[in-house]
Amino acid sequence: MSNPKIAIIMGSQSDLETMTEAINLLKEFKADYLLRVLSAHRTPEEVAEFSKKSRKNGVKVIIAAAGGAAALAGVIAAHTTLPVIGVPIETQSLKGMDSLLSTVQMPGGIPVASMAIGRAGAKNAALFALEILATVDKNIEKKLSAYKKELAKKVKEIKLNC
Ligand code: RP5
Repeated sequence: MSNPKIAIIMGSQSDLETMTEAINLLKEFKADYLLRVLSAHRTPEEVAEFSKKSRKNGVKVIIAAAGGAAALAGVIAAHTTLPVIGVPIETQSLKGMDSLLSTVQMPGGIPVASMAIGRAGAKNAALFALEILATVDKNIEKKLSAYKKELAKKVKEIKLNC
């Protein structure tokens, strides 16, 4: 069995609906990924252990999704030198601004690549992870290139009747 190069970590099972965007994208690209629920606040030791072992386990990029006081991506980044991509989950109370600021406002020295709030962010996290892998993988690069051409084609095909 191959070791997945992309890890998707969610702070709660309630984040899964949003992260389906990332999962579907990775499935479309036939990329191997692993999925875990680990919480920076509820299971901090497991987050640290997972992060520390990731590189040795063959992971190349970690996507971390959390909402509210979203410490997950930052805590993972504190324990590894792998690139960490944060997905701020939309929240009811503050519409995800809380998640966004918690994810993006990292102190100097511990970078997290924060995506947009919610579903677009989840999708882009998957694409960004693939783009990182594509720096050394021609096959993924070809698929990304085809994906972008298809996006452009759809826009060019739009006909407005007004
Ligand atoms: C965060 O708290 C999770 O990532 C989730 O977005 C949010 C709420 O979690 P639940 O109370 O739904 O488990 O840690």
